[in-house]
Amino acid sequence: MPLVTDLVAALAAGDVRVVDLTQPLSERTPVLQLPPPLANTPGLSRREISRFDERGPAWAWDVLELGEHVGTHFDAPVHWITGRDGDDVASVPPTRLVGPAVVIDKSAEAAQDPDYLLTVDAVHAFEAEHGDLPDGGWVLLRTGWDARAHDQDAFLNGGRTPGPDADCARLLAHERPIAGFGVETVGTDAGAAGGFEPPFPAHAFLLGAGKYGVTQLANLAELPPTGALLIVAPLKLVGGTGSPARVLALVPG
Ligand code: 23J
Ligand code: MN
Repeated sequence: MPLVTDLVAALAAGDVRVVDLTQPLSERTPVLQLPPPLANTPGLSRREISRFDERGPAWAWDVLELGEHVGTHFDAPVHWITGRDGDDVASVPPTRLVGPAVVIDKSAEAAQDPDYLLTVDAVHAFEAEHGDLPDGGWVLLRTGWDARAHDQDAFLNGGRTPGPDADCARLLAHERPIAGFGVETVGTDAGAAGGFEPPFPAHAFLLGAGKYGVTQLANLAELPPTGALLIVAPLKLVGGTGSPARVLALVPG
């Protein structure tokens, strides 16, 4: 049978599962807090257009306000000064948004140390055990941070959150053929990364290399270290620097 027909059958039989890696998006979704004098993004707010009333007797609908970088979301290259000549969200080729995912599980380390930094050595150790990082694929850093996402204070943790160190970000951006890097935390960078050299190295190196970020992921514990297929679906926002996204994974069994 054709491959996609086989996949449809496997999904129906439960031999392939769909795992939703997206956090719920609401007025309570935690948002990044940068220190003054830097400007911050608003979270989600909604205004009613109608609610089965004189403004619209049979229909309900709302207007949204939210930052591009709120909740589970996609970072496009143009978000960062290093990638300013790169793709905006609408220009990202859709084939780049579907690819293999590997999950580097540092949840035990991050539980012990909220400032845990993913290192080049840790990536090398993952590769020694699980093989090369996939061409056109995604590296997902599991930290257990998704369990905190219902609570802004627990999630931001006073700016103490895990992420890659600068050498690791450089490696992923420039020495591996991946399409992007995903995390459970509020941004692809560690909470302390504003003080790294360069500042915010995951943003600076990955977006500067034309690669992508996804943040605030959920349910990475349901993915195997290798063998999942990731689907990242941001809005096709013309000129967008990022977008809230639905992120799904197809996993065996
Ligand atoms: C702007 C400045 C710093 C950071 C970020 C945005 C993000 O995390 C983001 O959502 O892109 S760390
Ligand atoms: Mn972002």
